[in-house]
Amino acid sequence: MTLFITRVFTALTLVVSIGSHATEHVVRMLNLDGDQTMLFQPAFVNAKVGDTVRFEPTQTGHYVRALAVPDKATAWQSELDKPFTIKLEQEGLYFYMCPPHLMMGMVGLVQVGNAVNLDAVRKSMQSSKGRMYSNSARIDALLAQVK
Ligand SMILES: [Cu+2]
Repeated sequence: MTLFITRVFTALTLVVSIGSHATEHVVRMLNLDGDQTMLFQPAFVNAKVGDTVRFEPTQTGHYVRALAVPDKATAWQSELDKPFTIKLEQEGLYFYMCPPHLMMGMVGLVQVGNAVNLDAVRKSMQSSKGRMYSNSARIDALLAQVK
């Protein structure tokens, strides 16, 4: 009986500890931050499988669409000016943009574990870079943060 109780307790502790180790990352959508315009802040997030990312419409006129995600993950799109949360269930890179402001370089990147889909994401990022009129250096800055 004591052994049984110990096992149940161990199982419960495991569930609680998994839950408490997931992190919620908050990414704000902004028109202006210092000398930067039309941006996700932070634009790069390093996360673990099971974490969530909440996109916060701190200023208006923005939403978020995934352009390249790991093979088994589902691409997402949020609604204009609405908070939006994604759960990161697959390892890899998630590249996303704000559609109305892609041409101004409003893009972001989430890394979950290893960058297993780096080649595909790099292609998508280079293609997006070609559509930007300003801030295209943000693409290189994001790629430089991939570990
Ligand atoms: Cu925007």
